[in-house]
Amino acid sequence: MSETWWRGAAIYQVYLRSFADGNGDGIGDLAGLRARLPYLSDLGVDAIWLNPWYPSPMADGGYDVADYRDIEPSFGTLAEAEEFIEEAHELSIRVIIDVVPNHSSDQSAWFQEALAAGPGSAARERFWFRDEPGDWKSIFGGPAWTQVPDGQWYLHLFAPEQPDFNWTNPEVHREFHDVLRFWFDRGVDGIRIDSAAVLVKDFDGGDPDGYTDLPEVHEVYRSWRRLSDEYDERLLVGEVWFPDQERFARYLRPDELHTAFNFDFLGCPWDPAALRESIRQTLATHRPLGAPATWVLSNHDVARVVTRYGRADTSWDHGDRRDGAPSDLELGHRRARAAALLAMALPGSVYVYQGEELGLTEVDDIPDELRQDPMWHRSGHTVPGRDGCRVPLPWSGDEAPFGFGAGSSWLPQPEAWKKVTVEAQGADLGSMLNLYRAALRIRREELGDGTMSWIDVGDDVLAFTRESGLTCVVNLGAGPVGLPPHEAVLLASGPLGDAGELPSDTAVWLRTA
Ligand code: ISL
Ligand code: CA
Repeated sequence: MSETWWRGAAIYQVYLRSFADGNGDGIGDLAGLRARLPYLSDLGVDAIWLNPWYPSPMADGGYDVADYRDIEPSFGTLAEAEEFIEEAHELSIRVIIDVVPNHSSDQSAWFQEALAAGPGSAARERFWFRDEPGDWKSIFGGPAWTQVPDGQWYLHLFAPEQPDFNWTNPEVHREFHDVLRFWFDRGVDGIRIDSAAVLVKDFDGGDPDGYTDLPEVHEVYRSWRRLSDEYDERLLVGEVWFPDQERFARYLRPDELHTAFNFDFLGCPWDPAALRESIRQTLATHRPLGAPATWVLSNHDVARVVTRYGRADTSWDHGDRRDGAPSDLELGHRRARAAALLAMALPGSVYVYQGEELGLTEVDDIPDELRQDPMWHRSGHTVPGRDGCRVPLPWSGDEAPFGFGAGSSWLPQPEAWKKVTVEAQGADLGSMLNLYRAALRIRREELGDGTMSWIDVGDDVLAFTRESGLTCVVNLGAGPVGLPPHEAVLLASGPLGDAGELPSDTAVWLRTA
């Protein structure tokens, strides 16, 4: 198997709207991102994954795509996107974009054509139109069927503004082949496939979950793999969100996707046995397939990792914050720092969601009228939704928008973020940012994909050695533990004890050979 760039890559997720605003309209854009490329290069990442950048009414942060072959005007132009790809490549940073094959925007040319053409038309066959609604529920809440003025109903697994494509229609297959080529031809290095497991629907089986992982979906990815294989080293990474490892593994068969997000850490408690088992199982799933494992501590859909690790329930959910599950943020920070060293030391590739390297916390107090996430709206305001992890980044200065742009920011930033700007953290050797920088530098030199062997330092401690002789030790117990024999301490997530012992909730990278 050839060593391809993604096997051991550190991939930085850019949520473009919230990264950096180049023209002062309060919305992050390509100009802002291009100006900050040196930051990402210094941080030491190998690739950037951008959430959808296409023209979109933004009913779901761009996951409602109106045109798969252009750029959202508030983000920039297609020409700028091409320049951005070139500039990233000059810095040896690869570019992964998001493709959304399950649904388009209701403003897409195809859906508008379907509405105009009426019942029975070929244009309607590209979506799921029916005379009667089914009983499936939308993943964002409420029914999954919405009626149009002529009386028919259409399916949307997500928001009503996101009609689902009909993947039994060959035209849909051809369209996405063409979209993949469009971007590969423009130098894009990889595709993140949104909601990858739910494309194919079975309405007749009576299963309320008759859209998850149906066999035909694998044919889609086999054909995408054949297409990507015509190009040089293009990555297909799937968003395949379900806990069943056996079914997950099917997407990683040698003729399907190269990798898929492993979301296991998002649900895993901060507990040594659970984490050890999660790692063991993940590697056991990937190894036989020759696919690199991936490690994810956060993304744009889940509560910020610092906030999660400060709660009794560490799961990814945003939902319980309003019901008074307070987060001990100091504890959360300590654990998030340790978790970062753990994730970055493991074999495979690692994803870093923008702001994770700054230790940003979930923003709980966004005024209701400013919340945009359809999850918030569709749930009848029973869950706060995902806006709290999407607040624009603080770069510099003492006042909002903290260098995000010259104007405002589309979601308000907490006042306290003046202490965690890139500028402030750059000057602080002990900051989260400098921990990530140091870890990514060491990782690039000697970690990445490969093997690891566990070493036994006691039940409450995770410890393993990589082939370079680097040993990662994470203390998940309540009290300090002694370190295994070593030549040097390369990096620690927090201060060690006076006698060199490893305190609770702390991780360390040791040189052991
Ligand atoms: O966001 C979730 C939980 O907080 C998931 O249920 C999520 O909706 C699911 O994993 C699919 O996510 C992807 O597709 C959605 C989009 O809203 C998400 O942002 C995206 O990551 C629809 O395109
Ligand atoms: Ca802007």
